[in-house]
Amino acid sequence: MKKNKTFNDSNPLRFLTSAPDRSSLPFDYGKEVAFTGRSNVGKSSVINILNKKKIALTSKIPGRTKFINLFEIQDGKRLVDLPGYGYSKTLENKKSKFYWEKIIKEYICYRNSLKGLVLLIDIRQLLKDFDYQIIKISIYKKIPLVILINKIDKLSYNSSKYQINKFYNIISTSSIQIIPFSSLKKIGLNRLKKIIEYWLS
Ligand SMILES: Nc1nc2c(ncn2[C@@H]2O[C@H](COP(=O)(O)OP(=O)(O)O)[C@@H](O)[C@H]2O)c(=O)[nH]1
Ligand SMILES: [Mg+2]
Repeated sequence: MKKNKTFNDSNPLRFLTSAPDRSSLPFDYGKEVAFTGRSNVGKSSVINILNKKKIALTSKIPGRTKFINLFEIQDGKRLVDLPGYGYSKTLENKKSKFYWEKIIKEYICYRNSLKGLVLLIDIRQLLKDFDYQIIKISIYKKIPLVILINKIDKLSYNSSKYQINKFYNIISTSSIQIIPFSSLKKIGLNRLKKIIEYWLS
């Protein structure tokens, strides 16, 4: 059997650094694949299962990973855990909502090494305003995008099929791949790995 080249046990991810904003990121060389989505949608969990060992910080409390976290696979090949967005009940949170949205937009628009974007959506939720913004920016900037419809294990087979079809109807651009996904049940994982390997190659 052919061994998976990018992700395998002898080649674990290495935590590189946490950056509060774009200006604090490491030198912009090589290739990066970034994970984005609302707080608690499962970004860090996906990075963890790509690595087999827990490396990205996962949390039950929404809005915890307020940094751009970078992990290195090989020299010049990185995975990026972007800060989550959403959750803006109080005025203070509303202010920080715009702050984090700006950080994410700037990263997506100006990071040269960004070669592909993984947008996570919770299967039980509809697309929110900032999800649409990310889709639009990635199309405009010609950054390859894959959408993970995550946590499909949370719904019955029929309900998840219904929800997934809804997403397919809304996102009718053929250039965007949609993958029904579950970190818990490892559904969609091989498809995602192949796409990321292609982007980083
Ligand atoms: N049932 C289920 N729970 C998940 C899945 N992915 C993540 N979670 C849970 O969702 C919560 C938030 O996950 P996390 O990866 O920290 O989300 P992040 O804020 O986007 O990084 C954690 O309690 C995870 O265990 C999944 O595919 N299925
Ligand atoms: Mg996280």
